[in-house]
Amino acid sequence: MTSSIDRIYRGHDVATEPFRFDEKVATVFNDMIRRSVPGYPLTLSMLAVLADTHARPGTRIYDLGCSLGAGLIAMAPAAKRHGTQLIGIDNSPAMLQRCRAMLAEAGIAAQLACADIRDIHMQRASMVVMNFTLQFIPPGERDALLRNIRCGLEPGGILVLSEKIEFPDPTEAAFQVEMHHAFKRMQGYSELEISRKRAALEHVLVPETRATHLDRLRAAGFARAHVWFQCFNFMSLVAVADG
Ligand code: GEK
Repeated sequence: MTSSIDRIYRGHDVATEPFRFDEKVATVFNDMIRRSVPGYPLTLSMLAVLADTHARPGTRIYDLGCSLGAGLIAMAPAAKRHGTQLIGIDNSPAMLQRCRAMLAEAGIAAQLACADIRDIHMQRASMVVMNFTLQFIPPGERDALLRNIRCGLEPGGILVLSEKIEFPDPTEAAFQVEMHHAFKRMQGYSELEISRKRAALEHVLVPETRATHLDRLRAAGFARAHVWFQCFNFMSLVAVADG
């Protein structure tokens, strides 16, 4: 399946409506996320490593907000090797339809469901992945979701949580955001595209600080959490359920 170049915020007639994961976004998503999230390809490569070290026979790996299935594809060899079932969840029909086609093309067996990740019941998970998905859940609903994930994890199981983050220190915040925008400019996005996308994501993608994430994980019952990746204002951590 082909992926088009993201020109959504380029035209002169772009409406400034809130960002949605619709057909238009699904069509360009592969290009959009790679040119917008510094280090995204690395997070995928490391999902393969984390899956290979944590997948257990007869258990499940959930990818919450699986989009086009890039994470599922990255983890598929490890899942196959360890006899672990892959499950992908996304509430965007446009994303999931393309995800289905991508997995079929790659010959990967995964169970997919078009559902809200706040409504699903997880069980027997050795690994749960939220690669840049929690940031789209309203902050007041994040605690409950994290507790639900914790309950679905087997002892020793992990949550991989990747997020855009904020910084408590305004000087650091300004630096990290400026570097992110410089990254986007270098990827070919214009100043106008960057500011329009930023406006569209306001109140839709709500970043929090690293400390807020770590506190929430602790409160949800995770024994420990380790940040394994940070690039400017994007971070990924592994939270471990009690072994
Ligand atoms: C990747 N993990 O390529 N329920 C289910 N899905 C949701 C919900 C929800 N409540 N809210 C948002 N989504 C992927 C990238 S993108 C990140 C994840 C980004 C879905 C939404 O439809 C979209 O596909 C995904 O979460 C977020 O590694 O665009 O920055």
